[in-house]
Amino acid sequence: MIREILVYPDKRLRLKSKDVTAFDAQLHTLLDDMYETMIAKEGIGLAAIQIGIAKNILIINLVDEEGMQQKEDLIEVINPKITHKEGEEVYQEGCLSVPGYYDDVKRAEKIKVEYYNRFGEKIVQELDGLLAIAMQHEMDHLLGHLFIEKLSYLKRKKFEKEWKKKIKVDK
Ligand code: QAP
Ligand code: CO
Repeated sequence: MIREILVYPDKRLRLKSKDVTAFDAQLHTLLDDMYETMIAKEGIGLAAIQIGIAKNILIINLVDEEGMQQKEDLIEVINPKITHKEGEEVYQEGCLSVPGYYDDVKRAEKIKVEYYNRFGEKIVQELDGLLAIAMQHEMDHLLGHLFIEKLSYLKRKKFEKEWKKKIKVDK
């Protein structure tokens, strides 16, 4: 089922998500709905809070070398923790909850993460490249943060100005 995506400045996007405690059929349905919603909205990553569910769940599905978004590359991430970060990298990010706005964000270049898959199996990985960026972006959602909060003061002002204009046009 395709769910509705919360859009900035919806206050629910600022909630701190809680750990998943049951790796059951309800969790699997939620993960399936998140995937369907992300694909329908042409995203490469989605956190559960973006569909109003304050649980520590995110999915990432990057495109491959041929530009194809293959379901076998989908990663489902539950209760993630970053145990190590190194380096710095700037990437122009976007977000399904901030549609139409993209800006440069600085994040760690490499990370070590620990999380659980949908079956409750523990996964430990070292990530770099776009996957590391996507993981950090999605994990920020679990803490109630959006990428626009990481912009410089001037860029944030530019965003707020563009967003006000956009809300008027959309109405
Ligand atoms: C997070 O972002 C991300 O503005 C996922 O109109 C960001 O899927 C991962 C999207 C940067 C890695 C690098 C944004 C779709 C999708 C829009 C997304 C839009 C339609 C964003
Ligand atoms: Co996002």
